[in-house]
Amino acid sequence: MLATMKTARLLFFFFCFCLFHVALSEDEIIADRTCRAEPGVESDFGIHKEWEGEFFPGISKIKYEGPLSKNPLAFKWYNAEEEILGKKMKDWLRFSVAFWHTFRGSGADPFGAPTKNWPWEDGTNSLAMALRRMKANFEFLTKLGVEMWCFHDRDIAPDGKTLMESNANLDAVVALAKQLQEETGIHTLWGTAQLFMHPRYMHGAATSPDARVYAYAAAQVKKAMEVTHELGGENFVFWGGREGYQTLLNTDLKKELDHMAKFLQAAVNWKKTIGFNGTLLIEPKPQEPTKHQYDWDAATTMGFLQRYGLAGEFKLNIECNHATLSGHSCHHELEMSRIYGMLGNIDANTGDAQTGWDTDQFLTDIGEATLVMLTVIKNGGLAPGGFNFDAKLRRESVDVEDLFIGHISGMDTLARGLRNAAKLLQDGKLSELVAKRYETFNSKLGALIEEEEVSFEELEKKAHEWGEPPLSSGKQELAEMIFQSYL
Ligand SMILES: [Mn+2]
Repeated sequence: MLATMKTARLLFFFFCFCLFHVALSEDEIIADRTCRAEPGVESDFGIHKEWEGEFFPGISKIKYEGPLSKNPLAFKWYNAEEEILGKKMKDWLRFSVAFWHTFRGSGADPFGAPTKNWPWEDGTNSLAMALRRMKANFEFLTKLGVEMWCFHDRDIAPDGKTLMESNANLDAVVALAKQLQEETGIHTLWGTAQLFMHPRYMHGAATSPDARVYAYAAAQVKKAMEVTHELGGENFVFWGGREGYQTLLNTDLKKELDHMAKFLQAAVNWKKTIGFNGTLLIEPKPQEPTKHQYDWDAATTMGFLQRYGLAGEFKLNIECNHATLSGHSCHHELEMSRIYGMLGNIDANTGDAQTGWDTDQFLTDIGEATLVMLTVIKNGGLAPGGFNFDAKLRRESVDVEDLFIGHISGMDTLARGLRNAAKLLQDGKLSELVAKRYETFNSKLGALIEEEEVSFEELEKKAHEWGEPPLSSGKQELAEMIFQSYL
């Protein structure tokens, strides 16, 4: 009874929501597009009309206009062909648009209904809608001047009633995407399997206690890897959204970690079987949606890969907002990955200092972007990885142009970070400061410590000989002053 009342209230809310939008709209045919259904459910309002003309009329190709421009639809700092430290900006930055946020982000949150009413949407999660949406994606990429995109299998194509039907849906959308890639020269940075939204994955995918779910997840990754290969993808990502636990009281921790390693090993084997040469990437995140996610942070993930003999087969995809959730800075996670040769890709976004969850915002902090680019330059770039905009508009941003403005702002912020970081490294003052802190290791004994083995007995002898070491300044304030002077 209670359930029936709840359903009736929800239906009433949904009805009001639709009416509200129809009443506000000037476009007579918009009613069939504004009342959207939950993913996977066909809406009664859905009327498939072939889309004619442009998806983004009135927005032309975004151009570089320089720092003095006040045009929100122009780049002020990102000049794709300009060379910085001997490499084009577009090659340092290798930007990619995330299909899921940009084309499937509805603005819904746990407290409220979707807010986005993109004109090309018809309110359904049909295959026809998926194909139309893919065309919008390529027009968006072309106009934005971004040459790569990333996707989840279930975001680009609807779930079918069976695995076979889901695979057929995916094949249909991938065929269109491949054709659009050939027409535009745009290509796939990476693909991934969505193993967290469907109820079957509520206990995890590779770490589910149910072997049938483990098998289903494997089948889904197998197919997602095949279509990523088909699209010429340069990488394949694993984000274990539900690979963790809610309580250790019902969890066999060792079994789950062992299963996850077996799953990843099978993925490595399949990659080799199909001749896919892309990099396999793991994306750490400490929690959300699970209380504890196994890929907590870069160090934990690298330790896990090392323990199970998988370190040579994977690199990391570092997401800035995940870094801060794990109690680190993005710079820390990037540097940890870089020093061990494991930095593969960056999910370019940022969180909010006042919220404790993953807000996936476009990066706008120039200081943070400069730190990120310091690591990227030291890494010699990210290729075959790149900067994927795992960032979404705020719920309240509902204009089509906001999609462009968000990305332009994120691209300009990183471009500015690149310019700053290049000057900072060329100037060399900060590197000098760091080198000076460690200069005693350039002594005969220092070199022996680093390169040979020096016993405690020998070190003890030296300690007596040298006496109390003098205190030397860490120069943190000077380091900060130097850094700030480049922003
Ligand atoms: Mn995130």
